[in-house]
Amino acid sequence: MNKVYRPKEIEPQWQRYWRDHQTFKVSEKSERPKYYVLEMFPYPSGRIHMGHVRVYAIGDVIARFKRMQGYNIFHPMGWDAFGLPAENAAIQKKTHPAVWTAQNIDYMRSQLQKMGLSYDWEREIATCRPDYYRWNQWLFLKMLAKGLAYRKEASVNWCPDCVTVLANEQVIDGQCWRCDTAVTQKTLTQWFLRITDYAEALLSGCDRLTGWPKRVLLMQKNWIGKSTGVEVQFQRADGSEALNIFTTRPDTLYGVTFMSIAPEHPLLPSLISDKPEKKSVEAFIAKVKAQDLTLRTDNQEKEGVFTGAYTLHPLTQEKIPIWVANFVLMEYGTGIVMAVPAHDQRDFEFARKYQLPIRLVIQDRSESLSEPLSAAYTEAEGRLVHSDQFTGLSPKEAQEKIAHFVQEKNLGQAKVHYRLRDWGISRQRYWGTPIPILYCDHCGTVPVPESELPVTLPEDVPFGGKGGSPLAESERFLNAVCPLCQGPARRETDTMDTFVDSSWYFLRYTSPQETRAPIDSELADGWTPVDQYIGGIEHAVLHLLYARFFTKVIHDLGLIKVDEPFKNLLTQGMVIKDGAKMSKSKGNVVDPDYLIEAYGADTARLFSLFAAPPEKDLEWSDDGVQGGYRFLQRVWRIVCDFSESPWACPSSGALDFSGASERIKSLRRRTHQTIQKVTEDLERFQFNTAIAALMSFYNDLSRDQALPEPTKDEAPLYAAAFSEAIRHLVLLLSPFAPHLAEALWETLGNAPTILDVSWPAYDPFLVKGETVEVVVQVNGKVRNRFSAPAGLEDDVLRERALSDPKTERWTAGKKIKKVIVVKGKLVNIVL
Ligand code: ANZ
Ligand code: ZN
Repeated sequence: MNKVYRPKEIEPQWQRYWRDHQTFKVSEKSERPKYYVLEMFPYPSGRIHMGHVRVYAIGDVIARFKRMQGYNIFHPMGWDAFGLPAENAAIQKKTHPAVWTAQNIDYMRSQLQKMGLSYDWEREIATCRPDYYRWNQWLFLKMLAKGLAYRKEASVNWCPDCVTVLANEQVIDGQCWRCDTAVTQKTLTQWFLRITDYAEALLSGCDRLTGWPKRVLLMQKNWIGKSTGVEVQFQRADGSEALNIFTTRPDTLYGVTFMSIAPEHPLLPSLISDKPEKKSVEAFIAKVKAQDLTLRTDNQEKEGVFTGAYTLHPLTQEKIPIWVANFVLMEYGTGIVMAVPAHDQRDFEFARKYQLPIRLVIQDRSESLSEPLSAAYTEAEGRLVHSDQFTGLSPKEAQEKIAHFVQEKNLGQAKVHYRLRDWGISRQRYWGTPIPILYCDHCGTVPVPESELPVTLPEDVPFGGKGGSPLAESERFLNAVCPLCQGPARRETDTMDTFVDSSWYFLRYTSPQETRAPIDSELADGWTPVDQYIGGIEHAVLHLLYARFFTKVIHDLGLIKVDEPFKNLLTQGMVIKDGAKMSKSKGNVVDPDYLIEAYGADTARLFSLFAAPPEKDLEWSDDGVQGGYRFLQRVWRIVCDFSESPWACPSSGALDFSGASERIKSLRRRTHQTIQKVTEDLERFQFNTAIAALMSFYNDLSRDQALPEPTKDEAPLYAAAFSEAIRHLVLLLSPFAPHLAEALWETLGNAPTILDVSWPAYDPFLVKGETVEVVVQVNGKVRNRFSAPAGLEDDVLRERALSDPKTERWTAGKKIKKVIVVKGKLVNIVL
């Protein structure tokens, strides 16, 4: 055996072995319990980066570990293949997005294969292929039929640089999530998915996701943003249509001093039509429209203008001025707010700025609040003042009583509102799923019949980068026949948000060739839910919420049994270098190709798992990589040396170690302690400490080797104990460094593959290590002492005590009445 560790030789060799023997082929016929492990699939940008190495190494270790533990593993991989970069590449490099994407997929697949990842590549999917995206279209039509897809004109987030619409989830601090350009607003007719219908289900479902990080669940809950309150009617002072407001604080109703209405509110034009303020209001509306939606909710300067119109307070009939305000959103509640400056900070700032009255209606406990206030008193503690018959109540009581009163007088009703908005999926893009809709002058909006799916992307589209929907420039695509009247019709030219693609791909893996439906329900039911999902925290709301939504919809369509896709979720940290996230723009990327070329895939895997716990950021370190490489070299050497030494022996099975020397006992103790540690760490995904335990185990073994040769008497037990240690070193290391482990496993005289070996179990007695002295009393007198491993069961101790020859001397021929065992200490025999 070659004593020099040569990853470049062994890695391709074992990858070939796994491929030729279909080692990772998924089987539906296994008796073993299923385990679905999945990493978020990559966008085929061209090359994998260290973040990919990290997440796929994590998934692979889990897959291999669970497999050795006896599970039937489902571990697929595919490509999130639609998206903007392909189109940008088409504009810049004049290659078609399909060609560019296919090339990238081929290259990245070869990179992943070089990492030795245990995927069944026959399950591979790419979302840009018509056999995948036709089912996006199919699902869209099903949703349309159920009223879950609809078209409306809406003010949307618009990225002028990407020339496309962005979902709220894709706007981060007022900027485009892709290119960081400031987002503006635009009014467009768009297709929406009614995710809000599932707001309550998505919210309550969070409580069942006990295998998800708390942080992610909290982010989802906040995003859904449920609030319970009351809608109250305010009559217009001029007797025309009433205005509805939504408030979560009906207890402050007597503190209303003005109203705030959203600039986009459809009733606003009627409020100002005959007012001298019309001009200034219109100027203000125009100004707000240029700002983006998300910024308006954040800490922006509060601004507004008076409309000239008034409402009447529903309980006091007082005249209340109506203002337009930039912080009131059309999309939330009713788009109109009853302003209570004394108890709402935004209203307070607004009132201060425009010198509107501030009326205190809740007095804090110590009655220390006095006007003028220096800030809004927003607590719901204390008691009501200046509130007619509700005066003196606590805010909590008043919330209920006033809500009740308002409902009784028919002035309002209880309402639940969600911050979650419907999901706008129309994108003015080429490289996405065409929305399967036709527009006919006679018949209006007509869904493409199911039998005509997929609506495929045309090839003859110019990529000028001028914006607008590229599909509109293909005559062949645009012009179609209306399936209802056979007259001419135009196709919808927008494509779907690519987040649609990733919302159900984990189901498609279970039956990627299925041609009659998006999935084969029986197969999908057999594998779902995903037992362990792994991916970046940046998807905490976007992808993970959409995937839950789609799963619920597909469940309600009767296609799958589960209604939550991911049982357990692990969110891994970023890979950083010199304190910043590795990224091309920062110029601090380390190319995995280089790493694999220089050190091998096993080192790349080991380093990315060893350098930090999975949820934490991983700081790149050259020393760390070299340390990992040296460790693997040493393991290689010790195993090779050992296999040629006289100590190599196949099994430690039937030997009796009770009389073994301390050196041998300690060897065995270390072996079993390491099995326990690595197993427990792997169960908790503490890969870094598991690897650390293996490193320290290696150190103990090499220290032992430096000791004098064992004596002749010791030799057989020593050989058995050291063989046991070496064998387990290789087994325990195998999920992390699978190529090296397979090669060494063979070196030790075993047939491949190591993956077919059961994950080792440890002997709890050996782990405990220490021995204790047990005292044996006969009729209250100490008659014997013996030493035993700590932690023995009472029964075992009792048997030992009774069968010991020294005890038997005292008990022989007598009748034993009772035996009392004091755990790990004393056996009292009563005759
Ligand atoms: C009066 C009031 C008094 C309010 C008070 C709060 C405190 P959450 O809890 O987040 O759901 N609001 C309602 N619709 C709005 C809109 N379209 N744009 C901006 N703000 C809006 O927030 C509910 C509260 O947000 C509502 O309760 C309303 O202000 C405001 F001491 O009504 B409140
Ligand atoms: Zn028609």
